Amino acid sequence: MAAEPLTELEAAIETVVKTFFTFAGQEGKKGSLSINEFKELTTQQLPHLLKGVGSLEEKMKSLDVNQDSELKFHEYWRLIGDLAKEMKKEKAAEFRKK
Ligand SMILES: [Ca+2]
Repeated sequence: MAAEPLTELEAAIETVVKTFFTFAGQEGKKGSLSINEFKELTTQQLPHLLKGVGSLEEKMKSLDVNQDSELKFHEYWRLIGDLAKEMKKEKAAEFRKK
């Protein structure tokens, strides 16, 4: 990485990537999330944004495009994208005021 400090947005992106690898590396394949790793990641890191989501198994299935019971980075990225869209909806009015 660059020697200069990352901007807030760059650091946020780095966190998204790092978080994936931290949890994906816990068991099985190092580059994908098993259901256990997915549960750990979501309960530890996304408890507020995933509050109303219901079953994590169902959520994982909906993200697991190729149905291999593992989430690759691009499948995890869809979750981040969906959460960002939800957040945008909630915050849109608030941000427009500023
Ligand atoms: Ca793994």
